[in-house]
Amino acid sequence: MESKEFINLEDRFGAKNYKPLDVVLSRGEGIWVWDVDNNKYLDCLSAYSAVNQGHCHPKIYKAMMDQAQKLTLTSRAFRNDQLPLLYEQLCKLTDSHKMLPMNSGAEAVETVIKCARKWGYESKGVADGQAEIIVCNDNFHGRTLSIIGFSTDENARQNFGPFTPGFKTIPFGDAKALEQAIGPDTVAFMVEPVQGEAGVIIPPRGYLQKVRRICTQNNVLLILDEIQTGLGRTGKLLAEEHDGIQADLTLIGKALSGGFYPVSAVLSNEAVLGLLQPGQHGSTFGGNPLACAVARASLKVLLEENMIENAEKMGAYFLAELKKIQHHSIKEVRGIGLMIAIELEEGTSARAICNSLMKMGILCKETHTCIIRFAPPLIIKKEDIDWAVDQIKTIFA
Ligand code: IF1
Repeated sequence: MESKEFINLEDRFGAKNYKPLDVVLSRGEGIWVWDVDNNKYLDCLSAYSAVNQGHCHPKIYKAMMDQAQKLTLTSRAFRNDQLPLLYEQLCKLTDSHKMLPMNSGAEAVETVIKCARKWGYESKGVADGQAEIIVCNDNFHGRTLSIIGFSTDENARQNFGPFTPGFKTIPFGDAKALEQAIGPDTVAFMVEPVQGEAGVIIPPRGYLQKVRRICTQNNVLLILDEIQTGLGRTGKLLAEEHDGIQADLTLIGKALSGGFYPVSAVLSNEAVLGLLQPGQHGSTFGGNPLACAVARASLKVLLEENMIENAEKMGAYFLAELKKIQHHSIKEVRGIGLMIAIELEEGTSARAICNSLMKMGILCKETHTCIIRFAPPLIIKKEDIDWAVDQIKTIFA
């Protein structure tokens, strides 16, 4: 079948909750993907940082196949031989004491909201039903009802109400605003270290350090949503390392499975996760042996193949090269590690540039109307960046 036949089928039978580029992919390997007409593209989105290890990584594939032939799902009514190993590996890697496995990022976010509220009532002594969680303007934490209830993106909220109460929004990057917003019922502050969907918004230097101190001083849990920034994307295992701090609860997902399987996790400690009693939280697939085997292999290759160091080095190089491009429509080029964005002047269509880049063999995605994000797999090499920069220069020329 040709691309247009696949697209017609989508149009006929699919809900229109996305507006994808008209490229129908059928194969991926490393940083490259191919469409059904055998055109080759450099993937500069990495499935929004779920494919940090590169497409179809052979070692993750093997781990998945080996486990899939043995045992895929037991439910948590019984134990399995993969989850304890993931617990140990992930907790040691992130200096966490306890972990709770889930499936999608949004489920991890919903889990952390429940845990923070429970901690508020049982440890902080907040009156029942009064717990408040502070989040930032322009946040993106997922698509479930509670989460979109505290989104500031009208398009994400419109006609989905009524929403879950108990959330307050403050400007991103403003530690003072956090200090002023905290009240006696505040149980947590949840924030992305770098706002991804908002367009790679990097907070002022030292923001997370200030936020960490304010949360500690006010007995408020600091929750970092590292579902997109985590696992090497910003050039560190966790983005919190850039500020040398530790969150009370850290969320990871996406690349935790190298793009093979939905796996997410809440990383924390006994003080918070220890409050959960049997029967108070869970999910059918959470912590299943197949997910855990895939996650263990994904973490292993991320470290063994020095992908995090590569992201730091290649990210700095990619950013420097992009900053050299002179064009009146470029408002700002910004990034941290391999989480990079070109912000265009108002009135310039990022979508049009993404379509032109697609014709040059580069796949990337616009966010909002005038921001293009570049987030290739962390394994990208200098010569591939040079090639990509040449194509991008051609477009702007
Ligand atoms: C889509 C956006 C990115 C996330 C952070 C939680 C989640 C995400 C920081 C929820 C998920 C995905 C969702 C995906 C596209 C992508 C996205 F454009 F939607 F906003 F990355 F920026 N926290 N982000 O980035 O994780 O439940 O999706 O596993 O198409 O909705 P999820």
